[in-house]
Amino acid sequence: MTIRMTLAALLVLTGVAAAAEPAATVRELNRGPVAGGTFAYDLALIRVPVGGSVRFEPTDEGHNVTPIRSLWPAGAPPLNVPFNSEATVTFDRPGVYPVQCTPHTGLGMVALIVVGDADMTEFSAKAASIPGLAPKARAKLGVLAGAAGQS
Ligand SMILES: [Cu+2]
Repeated sequence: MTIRMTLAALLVLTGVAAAAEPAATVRELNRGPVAGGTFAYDLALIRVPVGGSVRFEPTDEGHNVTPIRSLWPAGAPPLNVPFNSEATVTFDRPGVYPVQCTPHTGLGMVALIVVGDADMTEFSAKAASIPGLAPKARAKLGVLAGAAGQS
């Protein structure tokens, strides 16, 4: 009994600590983590609990973070990390949040933030069929969504 109570207390304390610090950091890079890769976010697939935060770090200059509006969760507040700026963004609603670097979307500089339990199948179908998405961005989102659906 004593042990159970101690574990419960530890879990509560861990939860408080996790909420206070970003769950993940996303670096904005001119050269991606893959050999020969170009402009990329690293991490590109981020999972956070509801209420979790993501820190965006302008490691290299010339990048920003904006929503891919055609795939953004309905009613969710927009996100805007200006060029060369550091920001920590908190996600209060479950869902799949695809972001892009405005000048480099066509090069596939996109990332996927999955908040809480999200329906990856629905997102994947939408991402595959939505018009007007650059081919490299669509392909990258497909890979990220597939990875998220398996983890
Ligand atoms: Cu960029």
